[in-house]
Amino acid sequence: MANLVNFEKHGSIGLITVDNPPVNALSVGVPQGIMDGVNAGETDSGIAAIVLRGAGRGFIAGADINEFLNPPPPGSASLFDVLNCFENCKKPVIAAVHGNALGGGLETALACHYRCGTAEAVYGFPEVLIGILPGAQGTQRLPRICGVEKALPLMVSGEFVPAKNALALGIIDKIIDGELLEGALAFAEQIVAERRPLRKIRDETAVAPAEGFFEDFEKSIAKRARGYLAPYKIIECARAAVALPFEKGVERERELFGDCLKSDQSKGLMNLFFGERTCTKIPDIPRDTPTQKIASAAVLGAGTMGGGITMNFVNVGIPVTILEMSQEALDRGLEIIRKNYANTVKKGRLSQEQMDACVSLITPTLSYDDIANADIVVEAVFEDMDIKKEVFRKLDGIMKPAAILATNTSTLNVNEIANVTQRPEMVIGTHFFSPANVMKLLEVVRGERTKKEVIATVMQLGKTIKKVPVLVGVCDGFVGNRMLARYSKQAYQMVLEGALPQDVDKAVFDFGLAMGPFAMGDLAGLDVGWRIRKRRAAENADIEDDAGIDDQICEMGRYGQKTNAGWYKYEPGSRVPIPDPEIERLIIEYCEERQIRRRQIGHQEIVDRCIYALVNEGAKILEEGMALRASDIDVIYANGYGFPRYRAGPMLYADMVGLDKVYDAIRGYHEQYGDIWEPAPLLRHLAEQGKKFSDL
Ligand code: HSC
Ligand code: NAD
Repeated sequence: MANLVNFEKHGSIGLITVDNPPVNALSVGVPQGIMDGVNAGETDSGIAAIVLRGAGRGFIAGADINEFLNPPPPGSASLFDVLNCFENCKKPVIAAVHGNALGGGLETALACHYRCGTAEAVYGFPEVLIGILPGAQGTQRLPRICGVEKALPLMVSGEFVPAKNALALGIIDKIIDGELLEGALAFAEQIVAERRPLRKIRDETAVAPAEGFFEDFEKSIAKRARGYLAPYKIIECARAAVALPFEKGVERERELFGDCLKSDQSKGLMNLFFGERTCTKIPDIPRDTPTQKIASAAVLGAGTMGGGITMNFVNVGIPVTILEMSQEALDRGLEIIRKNYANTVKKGRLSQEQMDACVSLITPTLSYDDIANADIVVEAVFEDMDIKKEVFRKLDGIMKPAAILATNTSTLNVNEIANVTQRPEMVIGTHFFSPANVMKLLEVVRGERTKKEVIATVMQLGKTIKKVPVLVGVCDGFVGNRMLARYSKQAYQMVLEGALPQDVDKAVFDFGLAMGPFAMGDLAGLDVGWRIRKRRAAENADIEDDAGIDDQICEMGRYGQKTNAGWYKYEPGSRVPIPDPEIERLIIEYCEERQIRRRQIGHQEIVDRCIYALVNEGAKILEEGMALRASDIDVIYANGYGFPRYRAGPMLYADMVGLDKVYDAIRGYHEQYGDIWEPAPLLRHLAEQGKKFSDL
């Protein structure tokens, strides 16, 4: 037996231990190892029952996802063989779970005759999150255990079920208090002593749901599952579980699993799964780089971002001292934080006690003396270089030497900020996204002098505060916003050429983004960019002062949702954008005045130009080393910009379209529109060599 799985005897109980770190995935060799263990137990007359457990941090986290992307050569034993082997075993097989029993891991447990686990164990079918479905009979067994009405939401959300709930649902038979092995062996002995039957879930019937259940369920997920394939395939499996005998249901499940597995969506989601883990690995900063303990934080500025950043820290128990310029600004900021928490309490996602605990960790102050001992300070004051420099000089003067000095700037040069201090090696960018307490993305900006230990600490801190941290370099807009500028420019350009904002937004929305660029502008506030453009124009005489349509919209007092009008109009209190004939008129007049001949622009052209603009800039960013890998860019877009997760991100999307095609299109745009479409040399190079970004 391979040492991925071990078998040993504990009195009359045979113990199979899966030992495939880090998560005991069911990689090649593991199924065979488990079957060898069952065989050893079954043929040994001194063994009365078999217990299956995982070594290390958990039971079994599922199939090895790598093997879906790069299938191993056929021939080795599969998970299906294991399931049959358990069910045909003449002696009781009992799963003993700690940590996670997920996906194929839970399916393995469900094919055992009995299941027990620790009070901390969690159970779930997260396959949907990687674009597939529980394809080893899970969709047929779970509804037979807890009824399809309870099983379906679990499979479609991928939610992790804590032990107590799993017991209530019948997923497990017993919670073991105390040491798992001892408890599981005793449970196995009890099953033998009581001569309990060898329960086979396959022989049971899935209780039919109430009439209309499937239709209502489908409606209930319509918004969240828009564009996704797997949730709907799971619904089909659940229908099969109630309509068909087990074997037929399993056949249907296999077919639907195949549909998911061969789709681009599962490839996108699986790549993103690995991308979100790879992004914390930095080639020149090894895993064992020492990190600093962050036990306290300070936040400067209690505005839109400062408030959200503060919530991130206190949510995980890190106390924050928040500093403002005036008592009034401080009170206003804290009031917004309280309101945000109160809303979450109202929605039932947080208890009043949890809210009180979080708020009690915030100490407001107007004095720098009160923050001097914080382990990290995150500056989120106005976006103005002079102000930032002044603030960093002050921080340099008062913060303890080991403190990390972070700036949340979105456009300013982190090196320039760092260089006003005597300790630029301690300065780093932490670019949060708005709303900072909600958005998962954190761009960690590496300054040219930032110390490795500081980077390692902030990357780790990002994970602690439940963000997805991605390391980026210092450049205008860093990675996400720098690419977004190209995308927005195309969107605007197409409005000048003939499309209307709603046409562009619809094409992009149908492609899968959470919203189109114009709706997004209205949400973020059009005045922000307008003020920046005006400031830049005032500072720089070279910038032509022909106000664009976006400027004219702002001059009309239309700043977006906050004024109930922007590119769209809004009913008071509503966030639903309504196309506005006034804007259409404005666009047409604008074009007429400049003798721009408008034309019909199709959806595909809109999507291509918006997305390829991201891709081309992404390629330049990669070439300059501002992002470490293409998958990091995808992680940024999936977590910060509402890019559809099932496409992973713009770079993998381009890989899937084929870089030769993308490059040809960009070359064509370059000829037609000029330098803005200058193809990235890296893109050209890869396209000519028939390679992909993911080959880099
Ligand atoms: C499945 O099970 C399909 C079944 O229905 C069977 C279908 C039948 C097939 C039929 C074929 C014809 N595989 O997240 P972490 C790695 S699908 C490979 O940082 P945590 C991960 O990449 C699977 N690798 O740790 C990372 O590697 P690194 C269903 C996996 O403590 C390391 O482990 N199961 C892996 O924060 C640590 O991961 C899931 O989707 C896997 N399954 O969280 C579970 N799982 O160190 C996915 C992890 O090199 N996993 N790795 O970066 C998770 O949700 C989380 O990893 C855990 C641990 C909650 C397990
Ligand atoms: P904001 O205007 O809402 O808040 C800034 C706060 O800083 C104000 O409350 C102000 O009173 C306070 N402040 C100003 N100078 C100060 C000083 N010297 N000391 C202490 N407090 C001071 O601005 P915001 O939107 O929260 O942006 C803050 C920073 O975050 C900026 O650098 C911005 O570019 C960046 N950022 C903003 C967003 C966004 O979407 N709003 C996204 C990412 C990054």
